[in-house]
Amino acid sequence: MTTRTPIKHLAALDDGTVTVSGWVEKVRDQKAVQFVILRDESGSLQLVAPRADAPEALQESISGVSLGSFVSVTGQLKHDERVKLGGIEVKIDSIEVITASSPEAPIAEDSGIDKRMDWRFLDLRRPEANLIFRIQTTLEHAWRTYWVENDFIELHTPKLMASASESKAELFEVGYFETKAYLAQSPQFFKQMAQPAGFGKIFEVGPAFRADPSFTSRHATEFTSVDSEISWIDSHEDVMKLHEDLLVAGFQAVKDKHGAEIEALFGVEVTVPSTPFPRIPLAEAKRIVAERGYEVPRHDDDMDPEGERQIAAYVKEAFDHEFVFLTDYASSIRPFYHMRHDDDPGLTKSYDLIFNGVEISTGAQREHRIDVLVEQARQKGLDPEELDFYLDFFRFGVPPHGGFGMGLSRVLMLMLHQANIRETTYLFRGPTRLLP
Ligand code: AMO
Repeated sequence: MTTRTPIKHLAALDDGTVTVSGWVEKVRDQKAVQFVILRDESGSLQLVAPRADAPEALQESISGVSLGSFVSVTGQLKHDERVKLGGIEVKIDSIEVITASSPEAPIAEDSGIDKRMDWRFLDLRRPEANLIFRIQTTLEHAWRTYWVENDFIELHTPKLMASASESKAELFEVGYFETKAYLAQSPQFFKQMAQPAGFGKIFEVGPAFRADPSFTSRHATEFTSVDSEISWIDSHEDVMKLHEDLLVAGFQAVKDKHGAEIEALFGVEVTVPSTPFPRIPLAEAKRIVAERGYEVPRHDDDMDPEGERQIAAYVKEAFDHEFVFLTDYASSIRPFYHMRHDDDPGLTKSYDLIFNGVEISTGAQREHRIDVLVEQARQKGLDPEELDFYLDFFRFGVPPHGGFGMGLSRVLMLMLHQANIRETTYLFRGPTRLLP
């Protein structure tokens, strides 16, 4: 392997010979000196070649290198406070172009988002994009650490299924030998299966698919779903407690590791949320929103996007909090597997979690009593026979349980105040995007 020093490690070295490798971000061919800005995965660096010392051939290689090319440079590291870029520079002894870039870059700083997605591998060279995926790594690592330290079991459930898991709308059908299969919309059924399996507490981070034809800033046809499910809960309150502890652990880790850089690149201060997060029953949330002058449309028992923004604004003003659990959704708009309140079967023991005005998650206590579950499926117009494999999970003993599913890219989008889920998804998939 080439012995190169990542750019961010240079500052700690003494002046002397170093080799650095990365891509060429800028070349400034001046009369007396040539400057190159080199970037690698860890940072950027100014390279210099004073014409007085540099051999002709070296000067030509520098002025001939196309922007974007990957190069290796050996030269003399020098600490110099006057250099704006990190107080160091490297005087070039030799430059080797490893792979030259085509000279016409297909995207520029002002390219629109679709164009940038066409050339995502070049778009990802931006330091902001690089930071997003380092933050994602830290966030997932912190969550995983929390789960592992608290004795959760990690699952990888199948993404090829014989039936829908959420709704028959938004379902991708694929040919499957003599028959057909569906892409999993959620690990819902199989994460619940871990409860009669006696696993107690589980988690999964994996793909989920929705044949959603809409072009919004928050929907994708494939997304990474973060799921957790636990046994022996008394109500959805226990799920919310897990959920908020997990988010605190993740946000604390991100703030500790990347807080300063997030502020510098995105102008955003990461706030570690205080617990408990505010909890507001949906009916009350609608009243609050109406008092603020916005009536959630009547046909919509759910909160609509404007309602979500309004309730978030209220929570920010009243509690100085970025998160809010909206609880107790009507049974009519929740899946059959949500447990209903004993004293009010019109309401479910469920919640949506809103972060900075957008839904990032749904959670609930699940109905584990087989007779009630079958009845609820029937009421929703589902054929219990088609769901028999799932209903079997509840016929041989099962503890009370509940959990949640949360969209990873949505959390990042809202944490970093990004306008679009495409920015926080490595490779976005939408109704008209299957490439690259
Ligand atoms: P739900 O359908 O609300 O619940 O999805 C949970 C979370 O997943 C994310 N999400 C999406 N992200 C991007 N694009 C999409 N098309 C998309 N659809 C959903 C959102 C959403 O809040 N099985 C239940 C969860 C549970 O009860 O455990 C479920 O899937 O962040």
